Amino acid sequence: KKKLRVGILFGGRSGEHEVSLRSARSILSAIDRKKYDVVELGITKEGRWLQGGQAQRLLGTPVTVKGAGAGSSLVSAASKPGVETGLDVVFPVLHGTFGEDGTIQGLFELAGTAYVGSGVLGSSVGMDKDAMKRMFVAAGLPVTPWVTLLRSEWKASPKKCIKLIEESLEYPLFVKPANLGSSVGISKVKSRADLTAAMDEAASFDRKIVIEQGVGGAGVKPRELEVAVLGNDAPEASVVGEIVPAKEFYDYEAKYELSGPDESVSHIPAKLSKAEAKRIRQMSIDAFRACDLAGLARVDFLMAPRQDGEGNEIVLNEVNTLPGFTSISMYPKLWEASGLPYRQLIDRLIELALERAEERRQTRFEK
Ligand code: G1L
Repeated sequence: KKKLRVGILFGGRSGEHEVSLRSARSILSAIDRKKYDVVELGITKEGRWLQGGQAQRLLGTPVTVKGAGAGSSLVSAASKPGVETGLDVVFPVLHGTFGEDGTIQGLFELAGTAYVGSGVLGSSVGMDKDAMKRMFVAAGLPVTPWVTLLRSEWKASPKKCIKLIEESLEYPLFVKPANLGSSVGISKVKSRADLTAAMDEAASFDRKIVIEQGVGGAGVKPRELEVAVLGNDAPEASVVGEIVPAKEFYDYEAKYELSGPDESVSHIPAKLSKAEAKRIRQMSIDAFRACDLAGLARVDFLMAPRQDGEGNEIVLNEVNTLPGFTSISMYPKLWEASGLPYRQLIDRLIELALERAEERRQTRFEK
């Protein structure tokens, strides 16, 4: 039987290079070499492709570019879908811009190569906190109240923006760039005194700024719950886990487990009532569907005692289409605790990628 050729694509922008390498190393050391021929693939920090000579010919301009070989493998991959890459399936182990925002997924679509994880739409929705919340709301899922403002609106009239924010939301607030790829520029704002600095900071990282009302109100630290979802059209949810961060809010370091086990602690399964756990697992599947995700996603929740009465308020915080993926990261640990070990999780992700590619072949593109 012919082995499947599996590409592991890693690298990317310098700031997140190490995060990518960690997950890639974990996958490379666990993947079953009896079943797969593994091909390691790096990517440039810019993620750009060139094809000057042929593009010029297409335009009817005289060809002036030398070294016409540059980028040719990418172009030929796109021109003969499924043939030129020589890969049966690719793992995109890439962070943020060009990795998890739909860009590289679009390249795989063009190349006709099966790939692990969400498609173009799901990946880009998963990167934009504003788009994500709209999807949640449209699906009737609970989110914390929020306001989205453009950098241009903030720059033009900070006073109006502050008025709008304070009319719609109550402190404490979290101010974030809508783009979740960078995990930077996020501030907790306890009063108006801190709002301007937080807005300026977030506005430096994205043209869209998301201002969220803190869950549970002032002085409340909501619980952070996470579910690992796996599947395509009929996704399944793992047990619920809980992160107890050492720092005040789950920052970039903690998010990708860069800081060592002494910083944040995880509880699997999280201590919850049966009804709460059931509801959270169902919500994670609903969120996965609402954002049109595929393959895998970690779905994150916030939970706090209701301000006006009984029980707990549970809201969706975000989905992460390419979560931390070392063997000790939350996503694999949640599946391990649900009866699916890391190596078999990798097998399942490959299966799902192939199933999705096969499903797509059933779509007609012409009448
Ligand atoms: F193996 C998967 F499912 F394809 C996969 C690939 C990459 C899961 C998770 C990730 N994660 C990353 O690439 C990242 C941790 C560098 C963040 Cl985007």
